[in-house]
Amino acid sequence: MSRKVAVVTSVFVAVQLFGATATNAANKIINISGTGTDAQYIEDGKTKQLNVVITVGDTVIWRNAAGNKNHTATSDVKDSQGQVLFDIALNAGPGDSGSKLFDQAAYDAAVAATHSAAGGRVFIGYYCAKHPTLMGAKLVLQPANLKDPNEHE
Ligand SMILES: [Cu+2]
Repeated sequence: MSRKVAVVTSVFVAVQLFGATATNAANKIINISGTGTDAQYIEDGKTKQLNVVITVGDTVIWRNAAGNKNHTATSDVKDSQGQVLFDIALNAGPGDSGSKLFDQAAYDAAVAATHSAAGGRVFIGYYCAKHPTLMGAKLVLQPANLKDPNEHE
């Protein structure tokens, strides 16, 4: 292979890798189901409330699926400024939604707020500020290099 071809090929591979990184960011939808004390935060496509694994760069969308009451998705930990990591208002609807991008800054804030080890997975709890007995399972926020290669998006 000539040097010129090798350089062109390297640039092409780099562009492909960059493009793949940019498009791997996923949206994860979590529905608030139920109309009373049975309400739960359930990942779209699942049948029960489970931890939701997300990778840095992903966006979580909470959706008031039942829609009979106003709800929130409010983190149960606060950052170094005393602010909750997220506080998503979900009005009665149904279908009202709100989202949070878990970028690197959000990951760093979550590591600090939960006193987790930097570079590892961070477990973030959340609940409904209007109905404190309505608690989500954990968000499991993982750096991209810890992503499970078997996970299907
Ligand atoms: Cu609520």
